[in-house]
Amino acid sequence: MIEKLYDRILHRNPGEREFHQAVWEVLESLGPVFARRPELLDESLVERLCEPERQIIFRVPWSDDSGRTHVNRGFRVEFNSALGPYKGGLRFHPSVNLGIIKFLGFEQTFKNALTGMPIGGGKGGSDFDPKGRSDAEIMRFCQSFMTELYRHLGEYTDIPAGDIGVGSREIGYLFGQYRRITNRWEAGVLTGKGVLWGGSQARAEATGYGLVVFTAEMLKTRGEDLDGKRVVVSGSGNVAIYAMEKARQLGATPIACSDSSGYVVEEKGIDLDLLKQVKLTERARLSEYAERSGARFVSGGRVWEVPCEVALPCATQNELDEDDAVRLVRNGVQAVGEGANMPTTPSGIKVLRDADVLFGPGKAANAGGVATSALEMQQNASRDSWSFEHTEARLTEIMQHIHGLCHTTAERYGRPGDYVAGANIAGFELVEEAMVAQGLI
Ligand code: NDP
Ligand code: 2IT
Repeated sequence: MIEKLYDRILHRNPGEREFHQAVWEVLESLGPVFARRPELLDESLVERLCEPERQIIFRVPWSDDSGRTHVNRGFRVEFNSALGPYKGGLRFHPSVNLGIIKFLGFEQTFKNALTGMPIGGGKGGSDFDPKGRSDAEIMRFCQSFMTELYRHLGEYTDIPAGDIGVGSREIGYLFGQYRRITNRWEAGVLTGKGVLWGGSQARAEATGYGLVVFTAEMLKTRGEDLDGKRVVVSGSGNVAIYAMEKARQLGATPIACSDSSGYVVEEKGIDLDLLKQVKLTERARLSEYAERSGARFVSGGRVWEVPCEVALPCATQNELDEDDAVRLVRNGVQAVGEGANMPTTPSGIKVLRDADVLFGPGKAANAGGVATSALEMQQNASRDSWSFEHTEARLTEIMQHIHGLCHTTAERYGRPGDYVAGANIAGFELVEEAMVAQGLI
């Protein structure tokens, strides 16, 4: 039955490889749910869940500093609003296409449900490549992007945020253009804003911090903690940097991280102040960090070659494959927590599961970012702003709640310790209940 459903989805969405993968990963977990509640199949819930409520594709023309014009493609996929307005990030990366945005929006729907906050799922972005572009070019691109997107947004409709290639600089330019076009100071229309103008404390840190809290909770189920453990992280952007920071606060040593050109290893621990300076302030390459810190830079290699107890993929989809998983297991990895969305391939997950490695899937483990976005929306709605400590305490509680929910749901369905099943089933049950209650729409 599930295979047939999946086949239909494959044929309706040809060529969308990442979307197929994300759908299959969820469907595969739902067998025991349908066995107990076959009526869900009659209500075409899966078909409805896999069909975005709305898909917007638009032209984004802009001119570079030399006056040459460019045309990119913009996307916003409003996936599911059963639990709240569409919520999810924007990705600016040359690899972006509709299938990637759909996979991300689909994942986001379940992730957002797991947070327990009133947010539906959406995702957007563009195939624009920000690398090497000046501030002025980034601004013009963001203004052009928002000139179309604004009509689809609103604090009760759709609230974008950041993702790969979109951080506080881009959110600033997008917010400025939204405000200019609408003549409304509508803080709740974007999250990840600067704290001075409606942003939340701890939003920048939230995804990485939350990931490490989730990973620590997984370790706790085996009587372990992070103290003294070596942590290897992929990526060196927003999620990776703050994951390393929280890991260090909890007594672990982050010893390696990467970007798309290679990785650095530093057994004494990555110098996070220098890394922030190089990656976040100067927007330079990781090799530059290595030159200044004296760390070893491995050009083009796989960061998963570096032996560690905890591995945190924080870059992009399908970046940890079967061979990487085999290598990690051979080197004694105890826990893998996904900071990125769908970074581990299905065969990679199987290797980790067979070796009994703790595995936290992205839709649960990286939900701290969007959960703190929902906290930002709460602050905006009440025109309030909370302290860093208060916001971080809320984030920690939410991550512990998500961990508990995934853990108990997996047990309830006879899959103890299987966080993939736990996250998929718990997320599905929440969205499904709201959809059924609201009728056939
Ligand atoms: P950033 O743009 O800040 O950083 C991305 C990092 O990943 C960079 O180091 C980048 O290297 C690397 N990277 C990106 N694409 C590729 C690629 N195709 N191959 C190799 N390396 C790549 O993004 P974020 O840190 O915000 O996002 C990282 C991941 O976390 C994404 O999967 C995102 O979906 C996910 N995520 C983000 C959240 C957030 O709040 N920001 C929330 C939840 C999940 P380079 O600079 O060389 O391209
Ligand atoms: O993948 C994600 O959860 C994000 N990029 C964050 C989304 C958000 O709305 O904060």
